[in-house]
Amino acid sequence: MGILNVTPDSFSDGGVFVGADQALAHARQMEADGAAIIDVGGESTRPGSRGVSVDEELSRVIPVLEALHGEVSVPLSVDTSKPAVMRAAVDAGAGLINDVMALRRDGALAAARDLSVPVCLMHMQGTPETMQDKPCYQHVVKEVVTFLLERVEAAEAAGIERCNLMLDPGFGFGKTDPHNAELLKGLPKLVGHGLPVLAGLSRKSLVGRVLGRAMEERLAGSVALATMATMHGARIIRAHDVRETVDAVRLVNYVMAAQGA
Ligand code: 7PJ
Repeated sequence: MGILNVTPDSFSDGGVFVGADQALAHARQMEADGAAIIDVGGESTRPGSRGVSVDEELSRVIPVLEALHGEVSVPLSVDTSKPAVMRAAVDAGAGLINDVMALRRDGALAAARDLSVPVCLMHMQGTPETMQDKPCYQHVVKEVVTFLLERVEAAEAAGIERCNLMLDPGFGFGKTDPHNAELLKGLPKLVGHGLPVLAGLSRKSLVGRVLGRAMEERLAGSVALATMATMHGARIIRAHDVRETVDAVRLVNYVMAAQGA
């Protein structure tokens, strides 16, 4: 899943791909590099960010989805928590909803049910504005898994088909570095529940803090974490550096498919 941010303030490439033309060029490049999904996001969810209005988010995301629709052949995803944006985005060509709030906003379950597209349910403790203040868990893996299974139940109760759901532990969303590490090491516990798991670790603060790397120096670290997530059963990797990440995923898949012990 290649990341296409259309925010002026996103944490790693904010402001770089704002116009529809640049967005289209970047999406085409990611598709050529092997992306199977392009994820378009118009609201920064970096730690401390405040969120934008529905109108602002619509004005960022919809023109880009319209520009991409029919021009790239892989499915388009919309990274949003707002029901109105979900509806308009699917209307504009999005085929997947990626919700960091796991459909907890008022009206989000109904929107996803009406739209009948696949949905990624992500775990987050708190809100982007406050989530890194003091993340706190007794057993982070258990709590994240329990939360996600509860959201699956809520989604199914709302009439969303289970086969349309995927799960994401939400690396960096209300988690310390040790929490993120425990979640990645424990990823098979989430994978074991049978729904496809998505992992987003690309350029995240974990890489920056553990290695002491600035944003533009996190490629090797990000690819290492993507490799590990793939080995632990993640089916979709959300990444900025598509070419390098696809190389890593393909090699993991090649090795894991080898015969014998
Ligand atoms: C994630 C996301 C993630 C899913 C962002 C960033 C911050 N959606 N949206 N999973 N992260 N599903 O690009 O690093 O980890 S925004």
